[in-house]
Amino acid sequence: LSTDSLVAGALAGDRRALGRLISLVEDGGPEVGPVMRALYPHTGRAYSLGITGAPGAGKSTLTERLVGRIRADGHSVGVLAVDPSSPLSGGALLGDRVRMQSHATDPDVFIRSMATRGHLGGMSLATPEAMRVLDAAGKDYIVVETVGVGQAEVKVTDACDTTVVVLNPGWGDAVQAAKAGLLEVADVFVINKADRKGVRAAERELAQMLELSPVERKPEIIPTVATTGEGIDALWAAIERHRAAQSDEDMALARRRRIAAEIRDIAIERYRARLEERCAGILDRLAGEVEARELDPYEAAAQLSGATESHRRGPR
Ligand SMILES: Nc1nc2c(ncn2[C@@H]2O[C@H](COP(=O)(O)OP(=O)(O)OP(=O)(O)O)[C@@H](O)[C@H]2O)c(=O)[nH]1
Ligand SMILES: [Mg+2]
Repeated sequence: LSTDSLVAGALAGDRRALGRLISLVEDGGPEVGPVMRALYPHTGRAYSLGITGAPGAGKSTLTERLVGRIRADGHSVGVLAVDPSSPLSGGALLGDRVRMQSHATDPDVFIRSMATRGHLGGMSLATPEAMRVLDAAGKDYIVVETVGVGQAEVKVTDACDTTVVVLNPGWGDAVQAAKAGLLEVADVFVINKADRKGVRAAERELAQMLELSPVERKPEIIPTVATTGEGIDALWAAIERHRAAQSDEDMALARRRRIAAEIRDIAIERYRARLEERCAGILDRLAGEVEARELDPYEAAAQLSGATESHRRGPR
């Protein structure tokens, strides 16, 4: 199937075409550029929600509940369960699919797991691209679930309009979240598994961590029990409040900041690809010269950049 007909299919809401386009984005091949060009004019309508937190915090269960909430309002939704750390991992991803099966037959819900396959830019590039596919396909909401453990993951979450950080009762989670850089990106905090002891302790710890962090905003803290749905309406209300609290200019500014980061990532990725593809031989020679003390690494790097530039044959 040609990319043109895939794009046409996705724009018409065809699920198979949607799935194929997201696979294409995961692979990060040369078709991604033309596909994004074709889709881009149709994007910019969807509202995106990031759900992040430690492994097993209840992100998928919460996501499934939020999807139910969004559907109850009659909106369509696309879900991306992103696993940034494990390329082609099976178990956890399959688990996500199974858990969200209550929406499996709903034509207005599209659920997809994502892993880095070939995309050199990694998940932090592949995810916004996949979000754009769903946006162009007319999804009102896009929910991105990702494990919040490292820089790349935090970046993925930060690419959403509202970011929900999921903690669990007891002590320790907030410290971990702070270490992972999640406090800075949180717009709303959830203390999920509130059927367990230690909700107050988690709240206190979180308040302490927030006080120590440079964060100015005071995100709301919502206790939930994702397994029963308790607190989901309160969480949804907090998400809507965060959405409403942003002026159009704030939102545009935030989106522009993220687009700038994305453009920079694309440019870096292309530069890296050019380096790999076209300068492998030169790199080898330069390494030999540096090893023989004929050049120093900085001089060699300057020569390599020069070679990359002169090998340029226009955009890929
Ligand atoms: N007691 C209790 N268990 C919960 C709650 N929410 C989720 N769980 C359970 O916690 C386990 C993990 O839930 P998931 O929703 O898969 O968590 P996750 O954060 O998506 O996990 P990963 O994607 O693997 O990082 C499951 O066994 C859920 O049934 C809750 O509110 N209370
Ligand atoms: Mg999950």
